[in-house]
Amino acid sequence: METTLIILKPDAVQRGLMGRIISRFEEKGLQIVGAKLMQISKELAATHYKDHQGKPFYNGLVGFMTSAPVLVLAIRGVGAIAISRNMMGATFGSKAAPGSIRGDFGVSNSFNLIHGSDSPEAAARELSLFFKAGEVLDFERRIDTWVYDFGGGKPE
Ligand code: IDP
Ligand code: MG
Repeated sequence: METTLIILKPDAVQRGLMGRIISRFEEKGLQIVGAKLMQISKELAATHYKDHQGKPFYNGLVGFMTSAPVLVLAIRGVGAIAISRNMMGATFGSKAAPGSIRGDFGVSNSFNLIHGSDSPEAAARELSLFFKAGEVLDFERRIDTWVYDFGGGKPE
Protein backbone atom coordinates (compact mmCIF):
# COMPACT_ATOMS: atom_id res chain seq x y z
CA MET A 1 0.00 0.00 0.00
CA GLU A 2 1.19 3.48 -0.87
CA THR A 3 0.16 6.74 0.78
CA THR A 4 0.28 9.99 -1.19
CA LEU A 5 -0.10 13.65 -0.29
CA ILE A 6 -2.94 15.45 -2.04
CA ILE A 7 -3.63 19.16 -1.60
CA LEU A 8 -6.94 20.67 -2.70
CA LYS A 9 -5.62 24.10 -3.58
CA PRO A 10 -7.23 27.44 -2.61
CA ASP A 11 -9.26 27.57 -5.86
CA ALA A 12 -10.84 24.16 -5.12
CA VAL A 13 -11.78 25.25 -1.59
CA GLN A 14 -13.11 28.66 -2.68
CA ARG A 15 -15.09 27.19 -5.59
CA GLY A 16 -16.81 24.65 -3.36
CA LEU A 17 -15.28 21.65 -5.13
CA MET A 18 -13.81 19.85 -2.11
CA GLY A 19 -16.64 17.36 -1.77
CA ARG A 20 -16.79 16.48 -5.45
CA ILE A 21 -13.03 15.97 -5.65
CA ILE A 22 -12.89 13.87 -2.47
CA SER A 23 -15.80 11.81 -3.82
CA ARG A 24 -13.78 10.89 -6.88
CA PHE A 25 -11.01 9.41 -4.73
CA GLU A 26 -13.52 7.58 -2.53
CA GLU A 27 -15.46 6.25 -5.51
CA LYS A 28 -12.23 5.00 -7.07
CA GLY A 29 -11.65 2.88 -3.97
CA LEU A 30 -8.78 4.84 -2.48
CA GLN A 31 -8.82 5.37 1.29
CA ILE A 32 -8.68 8.80 2.94
CA VAL A 33 -6.30 8.32 5.89
CA GLY A 34 -5.59 11.96 6.78
CA ALA A 35 -7.36 15.31 6.29
CA LYS A 36 -6.58 18.85 7.44
CA LEU A 37 -7.98 22.24 6.47
CA MET A 38 -5.18 24.74 6.87
CA GLN A 39 -3.61 27.92 5.57
CA ILE A 40 -0.10 27.24 4.29
CA SER A 41 2.66 29.59 5.50
CA LYS A 42 5.17 31.12 3.06
CA GLU A 43 7.89 28.99 4.70
CA LEU A 44 5.97 25.73 4.25
CA ALA A 45 5.07 26.60 0.64
CA ALA A 46 8.75 27.35 -0.08
CA THR A 47 9.85 24.02 1.42
CA HIS A 48 7.12 22.07 -0.35
CA TYR A 49 7.90 23.64 -3.75
CA LYS A 50 11.70 23.90 -3.25
CA ASP A 51 12.36 22.15 -6.60
CA HIS A 52 10.54 24.99 -8.41
CA GLN A 53 12.53 27.82 -6.81
CA GLY A 54 13.86 30.18 -9.50
CA LYS A 55 11.28 29.22 -12.12
CA PRO A 56 9.23 32.06 -13.64
CA PHE A 57 5.98 30.85 -12.07
CA TYR A 58 7.47 30.24 -8.58
CA ASN A 59 6.50 33.53 -6.85
CA GLY A 60 2.98 33.36 -8.25
CA LEU A 61 2.69 29.73 -7.14
CA VAL A 62 3.74 30.47 -3.55
CA GLY A 63 1.44 33.52 -3.47
CA PHE A 64 -1.47 31.43 -4.73
CA MET A 65 -0.90 28.50 -2.37
CA THR A 66 -0.71 30.80 0.68
CA SER A 67 -3.59 33.11 -0.34
CA ALA A 68 -6.44 31.15 1.29
CA PRO A 69 -7.02 27.81 3.03
CA VAL A 70 -6.29 24.45 1.42
CA LEU A 71 -7.46 20.95 2.28
CA VAL A 72 -4.56 18.56 2.75
CA LEU A 73 -5.29 14.85 2.36
CA ALA A 74 -3.35 11.63 2.85
CA ILE A 75 -4.71 9.05 0.42
CA ARG A 76 -3.84 5.35 0.48
CA GLY A 77 -4.13 2.41 -1.86
CA VAL A 78 -2.15 -0.01 -3.99
CA GLY A 79 -0.42 2.27 -6.53
CA ALA A 80 -2.09 5.32 -4.98
CA ILE A 81 0.60 7.76 -6.20
CA ALA A 82 0.29 6.98 -9.91
CA ILE A 83 -3.48 6.43 -9.71
CA SER A 84 -3.94 9.85 -8.11
CA ARG A 85 -1.68 11.58 -10.64
CA ASN A 86 -3.73 10.04 -13.46
CA MET A 87 -6.97 11.14 -11.82
CA MET A 88 -5.60 14.71 -11.48
CA GLY A 89 -4.69 14.98 -15.17
CA ALA A 90 -2.03 17.08 -16.88
CA THR A 91 -0.67 20.12 -15.01
CA PHE A 92 -2.43 22.76 -17.13
CA GLY A 93 -6.20 22.94 -16.85
CA SER A 94 -6.30 24.05 -20.48
CA LYS A 95 -4.64 20.78 -21.57
CA ALA A 96 -5.86 18.24 -19.00
CA ALA A 97 -8.01 15.50 -20.50
CA PRO A 98 -11.77 15.42 -19.91
CA GLY A 99 -12.48 12.88 -17.19
CA SER A 100 -9.58 14.07 -15.08
CA ILE A 101 -10.08 16.43 -12.12
CA ARG A 102 -8.13 19.27 -13.75
CA GLY A 103 -9.74 18.50 -17.11
CA ASP A 104 -13.29 18.56 -15.77
CA PHE A 105 -13.20 21.40 -13.24
CA GLY A 106 -10.82 24.08 -14.50
CA VAL A 107 -9.33 25.97 -17.43
CA SER A 108 -6.43 27.79 -15.76
CA ASN A 109 -2.81 26.67 -15.97
CA SER A 110 -1.79 27.97 -12.54
CA PHE A 111 -5.09 27.69 -10.66
CA ASN A 112 -5.24 23.96 -11.31
CA LEU A 113 -7.13 22.81 -8.22
CA ILE A 114 -4.98 20.00 -6.89
CA HIS A 115 -1.48 18.87 -5.96
CA GLY A 116 -0.40 15.23 -5.79
CA SER A 117 2.99 13.74 -4.91
CA ASP A 118 4.77 12.48 -8.02
CA SER A 119 6.96 9.67 -6.58
CA PRO A 120 7.31 7.54 -3.43
CA GLU A 121 10.21 9.77 -2.30
CA ALA A 122 8.15 12.95 -2.82
CA ALA A 123 5.16 11.39 -1.05
CA ALA A 124 7.24 10.52 2.04
CA ARG A 125 8.81 13.99 2.12
CA GLU A 126 5.54 15.86 1.55
CA LEU A 127 3.47 13.78 3.99
CA SER A 128 6.00 14.57 6.73
CA LEU A 129 5.79 18.29 5.90
CA PHE A 130 2.02 18.47 6.31
CA PHE A 131 1.14 15.77 8.86
CA LYS A 132 2.58 15.20 12.32
CA ALA A 133 3.10 11.69 13.73
CA GLY A 134 -0.29 10.14 14.44
CA GLU A 135 -2.27 12.39 12.08
CA VAL A 136 -2.18 9.86 9.25
CA LEU A 137 -4.28 6.95 10.50
CA ASP A 138 -4.05 3.21 9.96
CA PHE A 139 -7.52 1.73 9.99
CA GLU A 140 -9.27 -1.20 8.38
CA ARG A 141 -12.07 -0.76 5.89
CA ARG A 142 -14.31 -3.82 5.67
CA ILE A 143 -15.15 -2.86 2.09
CA ASP A 144 -11.54 -3.49 1.06
CA THR A 145 -12.35 -7.18 0.58
CA TRP A 146 -14.56 -6.00 -2.32
CA VAL A 147 -12.34 -3.15 -3.50
CA TYR A 148 -9.37 -5.52 -3.87
CA ASP A 149 -8.96 -9.16 -4.88
CA PHE A 150 -7.28 -10.83 -1.90
CA GLY A 151 -7.44 -14.29 -3.53
CA GLY A 152 -3.65 -14.38 -3.89
CA GLY A 153 -3.10 -13.35 -0.28
CA LYS A 154 -2.37 -9.69 -0.99
CA PRO A 155 -4.54 -6.92 -2.43
CA GLU A 156 -4.64 -6.88 -6.23
P1 IDP B 1 2.19 19.31 -11.08
O1 IDP B 1 1.37 20.06 -10.05
O2 IDP B 1 1.30 18.75 -12.17
O3 IDP B 1 3.12 18.28 -10.48
P2 IDP B 1 4.53 20.99 -11.48
O4 IDP B 1 5.31 21.08 -12.76
O5 IDP B 1 5.16 20.25 -10.34
O6 IDP B 1 3.09 20.40 -11.83
O7 IDP B 1 4.22 22.49 -11.03
C1 IDP B 1 3.73 22.76 -9.73
C2 IDP B 1 2.61 23.77 -9.84
O8 IDP B 1 3.11 25.00 -10.32
C3 IDP B 1 1.51 23.40 -10.85
O9 IDP B 1 0.53 22.51 -10.30
C4 IDP B 1 0.93 24.76 -11.18
O10 IDP B 1 0.05 25.21 -10.15
C5 IDP B 1 2.16 25.64 -11.18
N1 IDP B 1 2.78 25.76 -12.52
C6 IDP B 1 3.60 24.88 -13.11
N2 IDP B 1 3.99 25.31 -14.32
C7 IDP B 1 3.41 26.51 -14.49
C8 IDP B 1 3.45 27.49 -15.55
O11 IDP B 1 4.10 27.31 -16.58
N3 IDP B 1 2.68 28.61 -15.36
C9 IDP B 1 1.95 28.82 -14.22
N4 IDP B 1 1.91 27.95 -13.21
C10 IDP B 1 2.62 26.80 -13.34
MG1 MG C 1 4.80 18.53 -9.28
